[in-house]
Amino acid sequence: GRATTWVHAWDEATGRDRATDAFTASYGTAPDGVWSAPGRVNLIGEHTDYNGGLCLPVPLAHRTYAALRRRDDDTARLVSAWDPTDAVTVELAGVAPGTVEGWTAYVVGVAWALRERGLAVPGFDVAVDSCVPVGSGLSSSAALSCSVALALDAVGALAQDRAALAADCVRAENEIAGAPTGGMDQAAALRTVPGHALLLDCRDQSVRHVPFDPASEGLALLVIDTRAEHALVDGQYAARRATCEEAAALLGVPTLRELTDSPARAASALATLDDGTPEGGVRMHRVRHVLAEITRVQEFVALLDAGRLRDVGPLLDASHASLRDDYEVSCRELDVAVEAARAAGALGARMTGGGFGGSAIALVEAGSVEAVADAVDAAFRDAGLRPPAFVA
Ligand code: GAF
Repeated sequence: GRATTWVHAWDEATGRDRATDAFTASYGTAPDGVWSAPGRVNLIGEHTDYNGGLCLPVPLAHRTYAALRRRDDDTARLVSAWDPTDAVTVELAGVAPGTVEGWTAYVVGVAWALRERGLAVPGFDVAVDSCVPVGSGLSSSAALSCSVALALDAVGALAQDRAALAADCVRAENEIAGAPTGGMDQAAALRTVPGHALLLDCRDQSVRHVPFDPASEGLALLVIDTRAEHALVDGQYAARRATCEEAAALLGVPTLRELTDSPARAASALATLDDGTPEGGVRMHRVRHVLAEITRVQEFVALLDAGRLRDVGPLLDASHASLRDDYEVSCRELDVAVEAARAAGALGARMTGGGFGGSAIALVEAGSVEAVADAVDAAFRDAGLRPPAFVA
């Protein structure tokens, strides 16, 4: 068969050197330092964050590196190693919603959000480089904004804690980049620790670090980038969020999370939404996913706490089915990936991240990583899909 494609993480020295070299090549001087933040996969708890729910991301070894130097004026200059000729200059005082586009919005948006809180952010030159695959649902955007947030916090001596910086990065993404995302990715980039999953409670942004070490149980987490490109992604994401907010308003609760207090309350909410109209039916299905998914996070964490990682497979499978059938955010490539992984012996598999393309995860025996990857690759070929990549 064809050889599978693996996207490996850089070691930290490589990332720092690459960002430093890009900085020096563009600006002819050394940066004040290099700061970094990781991409993530979410183990379970999808499309729950903007509903005040629970999610459980783990950091990738893949990180974005920002080499940055403070300036004495109000200008920001930006360059990325993947497009080194395209340096961008932005006057920070002019940054506001609708003024910046593309990846630069994730950089200057952070400076804007910090300033909105009254913090004295200096002008800066920055060069970024990354081994987080872009556009793969692995949170390359948050890795970028969060690496810059750490850099600005340091050079501006702002002394902000990571929860506050994560909130600034969410504002940057929502208001300057224009993506109505929920906050999981920024928390994953700033608040995770190696060897642990981050149990994030999006009601109050509280976290618990839950030990997660598949290798110690003879297992591995295979990350499959389907490389599927889908149109209308932003519109679909925003539509899902709007439907959830509409349902919460109809039910008179601030967020759908409130409905998870008891199974009876959840059941009666679903019955109320399902009013016999097509729109009511859609709302019921969307909310049913969110409520069940929050419960699955609790069950998943209970299994981790009990040292029973081997038993989480059915929860992964149920999450995927719910995202595919009730929330309708999967796609053919994601379905092919999880089905092929399971058929090749994965204990469980699911799409991860927002959906409509992007990546899937599969929990596999450590000794069968290559075999499962080969099987997924072959299934893509048989389905006439372009080859996936494996992120390790
Ligand atoms: C994307 C968003 F950015 C997150 O906030 C989250 O909603 C996720 O999709 C779905 O769980 O990654």
